[in-house]
Amino acid sequence: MGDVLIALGGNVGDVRATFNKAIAHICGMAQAALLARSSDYATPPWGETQQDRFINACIEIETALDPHALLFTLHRIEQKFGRNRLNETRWGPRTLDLDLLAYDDVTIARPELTLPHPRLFERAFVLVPLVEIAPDRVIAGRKVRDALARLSTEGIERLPELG
Ligand code: A4P
Ligand code: MG
Repeated sequence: MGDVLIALGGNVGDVRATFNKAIAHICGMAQAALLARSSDYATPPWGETQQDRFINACIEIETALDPHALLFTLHRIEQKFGRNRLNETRWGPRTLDLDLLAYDDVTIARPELTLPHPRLFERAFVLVPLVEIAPDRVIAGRKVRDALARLSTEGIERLPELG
């Protein structure tokens, strides 16, 4: 079984509802158990700043799928929730983005799958939710909480639980 950290993001539609449904699909389709789920956070758009704010969250799962099979499954779930890569720009608006942050201590350096995620440590919108569920996890030799301490968290807001 692999212990996996996944980042969720989106800024189109009812993103928080999409997250909850997507997490249920991940557990069903990836033969996975949900070990932890962060709060949802509202985050200023990164990369392409002229767009609506994002919602971001992170989960930890245990899965029987290998990393490539898991990524394939995550792409299918993105599509199910309206994501169409042909219509979108890099770092632009999307209904649901599922990024694999880390899979055990596996390292892979291929264009279709790089592990750990290469841009993880640049992104407070990933590290803020990740610190909530895995502060002491060491990824690529760095502890998650130490990596976050180097970034600005300005504008990131933890959202209250949905009633
Ligand atoms: N790929 C390689 N490694 C991985 C991995 N570890 N996990 C490949 C997931 N995918 C991986 O991904 C592009 C390709 O990367 C895929 O074909 C996959 O096989 P994508 O999801 O289609 O492209 P992308 O998401 O536009 O690119 P990227 O660089 O992942 O950007 P982001 O950051 O995910 O872009 N601002 C805030 N505040 N919050 C956000 O969530 N998201 C984006 C979207 C921009 N700004 C944001 C946010
Ligand atoms: Mg992505």
